[in-house]
Amino acid sequence: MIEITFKDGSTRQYDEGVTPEEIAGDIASGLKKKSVGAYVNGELFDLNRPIEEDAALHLITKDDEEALEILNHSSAHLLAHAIKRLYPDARFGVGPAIEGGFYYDIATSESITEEDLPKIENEMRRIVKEAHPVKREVLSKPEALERFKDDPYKLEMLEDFDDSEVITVYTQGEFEDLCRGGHLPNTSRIRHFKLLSVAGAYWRGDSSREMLQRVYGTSWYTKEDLDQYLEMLKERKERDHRKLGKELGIFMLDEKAGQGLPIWLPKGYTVRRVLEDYVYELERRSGYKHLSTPVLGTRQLYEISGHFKHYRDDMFPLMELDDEAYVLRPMSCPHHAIVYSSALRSYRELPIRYAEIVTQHRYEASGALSGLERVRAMTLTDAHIFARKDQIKEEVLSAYRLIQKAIDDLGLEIDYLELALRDEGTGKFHDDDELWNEAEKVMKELLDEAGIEYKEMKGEAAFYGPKIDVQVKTALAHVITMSTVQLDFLLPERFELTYIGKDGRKHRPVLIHRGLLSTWERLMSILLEQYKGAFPTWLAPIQIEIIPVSDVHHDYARDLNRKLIEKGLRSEIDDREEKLGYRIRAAQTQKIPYQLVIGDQEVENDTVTYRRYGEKEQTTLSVDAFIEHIHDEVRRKK
Ligand code: TSB
Ligand code: ZN
Repeated sequence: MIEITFKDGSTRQYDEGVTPEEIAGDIASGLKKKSVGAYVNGELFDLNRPIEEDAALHLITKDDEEALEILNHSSAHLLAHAIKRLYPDARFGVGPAIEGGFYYDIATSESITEEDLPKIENEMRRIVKEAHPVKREVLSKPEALERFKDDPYKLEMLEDFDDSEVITVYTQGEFEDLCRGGHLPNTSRIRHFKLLSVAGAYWRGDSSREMLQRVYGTSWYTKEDLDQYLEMLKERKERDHRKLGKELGIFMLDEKAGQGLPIWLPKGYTVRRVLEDYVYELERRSGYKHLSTPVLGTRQLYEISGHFKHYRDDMFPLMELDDEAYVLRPMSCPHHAIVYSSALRSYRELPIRYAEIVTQHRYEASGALSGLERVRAMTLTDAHIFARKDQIKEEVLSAYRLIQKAIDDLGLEIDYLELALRDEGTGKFHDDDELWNEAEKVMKELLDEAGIEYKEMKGEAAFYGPKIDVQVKTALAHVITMSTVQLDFLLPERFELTYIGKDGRKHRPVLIHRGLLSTWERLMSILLEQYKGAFPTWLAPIQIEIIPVSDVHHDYARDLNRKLIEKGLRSEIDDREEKLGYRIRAAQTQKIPYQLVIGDQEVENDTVTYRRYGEKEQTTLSVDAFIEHIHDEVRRKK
């Protein structure tokens, strides 16, 4: 007999070799159905794995967090099982559970496309119906090497094991796979699943190795959960900024123009110009001075700054001329440091805040590029603040407050802050320990003193210092780095920046880097997702669409359009020879905030009747009242 201790401290006696599933059934038959796995003395156990000694038992039920992982992991095996039947020469890489589902990497002589997915799903359903028990088997490394001697992928994976390590193999029906587990005890317990897509994936994530085919799927315990998840994926697709950006004429990418080098189309550029005005004005009021510096810098400039040593992988290659060498700048800090050092500075002048909307280039890996979210040519709402040490806390905090305001004005939400620190010994960071310790300490102190919460992230700092990265969450629960405030003691050293202190002697200023609203590229990707393309009126590329009902209303409509444009509004007229309904729908698909249909009534009474995007209700106003109404809305940014 063995003694099983439960979570609540109670105990029961069982025969040796009892399984968690039997124990669950012994407690309550409902519990047996709900259980999907167990922790036995803290180790993850399959429900049907015998317990051989006294143990603390904790059953995992469908409601627990790990439950989905177990299900999706088993679903990955189910997928591989089906693939093996349909593609007998298939070999398998890895097949883990991931957030929201699972995948399996597959090597076959035939290529698998999305059209094949229903066929594979059907085979999976057949295996579910066949109700194969899932059995775990323990092998030594030599046994495993023998068992999988014909499978080069498995052999390579086995190399990672120590000779003494225990290796487990799972078998269901005729299919077996090397796997750590845990798994559901029977294929019949997988019910509500769907295969989603196929992609290429390098073996071991190494681009010099062969490309395998990765099939993605998702699996849930109830049909409702599955449907809800699929609905969410659909919604995500609808909101994908690449799709919206194309439909709304915001930006384009073209292979001939270059990867990660987006082109802003008229509507996108209009939004960008509005944002630019907004940022200039906000900074002007907050004591920033604007300047403009070139996209090219000498090699020397970036050698002094340390970018050449620590940041070269992220830079485009050197351009060598007769006796000069230039780089496309990845950042503007060195230029701003030069401006600072071009004059004698006194303690009374500090802080000096230089802001610039900076176009810069970074050599991002092609696999990392994604629409506007991660690009190679970008324009950053940048600033560099040169301050005395006694001003650090105040300057970092007020930069952060400005970020908060800007994010709020855009209708976005801060999710959390990351305090990015260095990781010693990686070579990614400058190596003056004293400067690092001081900078990291000040950053922690100022956040703690202000009662601002943050997560520490080791290894994510800039090479020149720690940074506060502001993570923003969009309406789709997509979290991404937007704004940043960075404390830098290094560049002032390297550029030998000084100011004359009260004591008449030279002192070193500090440099605070600040990114306000990320780059226009990333910001646009976030805004598109947040608003699903329906920009608030102050940002909308076209604010008003005027639609005359018929020819007799054209003159009035054109006069009105001219007047609205005169008043600084972005108005457009659709007097194409198309049916009224067609033109109304066109304005709707462009998500234009105000739609003005002009008919007899409007012409007669000198009024407009508008409908807001997404609303049914119509409102009639005098032309002047309408103009005031929109101006007010633009001012309030709502
Ligand atoms: C803030 N020198 C500082 C600057 O003074 C700097 O460049 N910091 S950064 O490297 O963190 O970049 C600033 C911001 O640019 C990031 O917070 C991020 O929002 C945005 N960004 C960085 N790389 C990309 C990219 N490849 N595509 C789009 N936006 C990017
Ligand atoms: Zn900078």
